[in-house]
Amino acid sequence: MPLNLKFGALLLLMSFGFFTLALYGGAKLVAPTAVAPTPTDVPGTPGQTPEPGAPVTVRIIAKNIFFNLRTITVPVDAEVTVIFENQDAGVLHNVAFYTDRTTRTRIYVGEIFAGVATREYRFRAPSVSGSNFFRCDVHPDTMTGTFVI
Ligand SMILES: [Cu+2]
Repeated sequence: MPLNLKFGALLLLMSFGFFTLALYGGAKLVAPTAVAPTPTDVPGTPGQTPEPGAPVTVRIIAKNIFFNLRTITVPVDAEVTVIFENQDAGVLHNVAFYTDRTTRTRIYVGEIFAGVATREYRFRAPSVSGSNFFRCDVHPDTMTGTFVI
């Protein structure tokens, strides 16, 4: 009898452990899909599945008065580092993030500077997921994109 009891307790413990692991693993799997990252649009973060609030680095290039990205995707509340390469010699560019195309509400407006040069912008991503807007303030007609949280 005592042996049976011991075995039963062990089995209970093991199944509990497995269940906890399954739950935890499931939660970890669900979180990144909810953010819906598009890895091709977030260079510099290969293989990462960033979680809300986690730091993220985005690399964006301006060349021939165009951005190399149409979409920038970051997690909710992320500490965002934008490495912005202005490859147009003598041309002013920046990257400015707004809630929408009207640009009435700014999220972060990066410094305008002439190429060829690189600047790092740092800011915190919005705490609400959704589709926002980015552009170069100097070339608002051609240099635009979607800023997805
Ligand atoms: Cu520009």
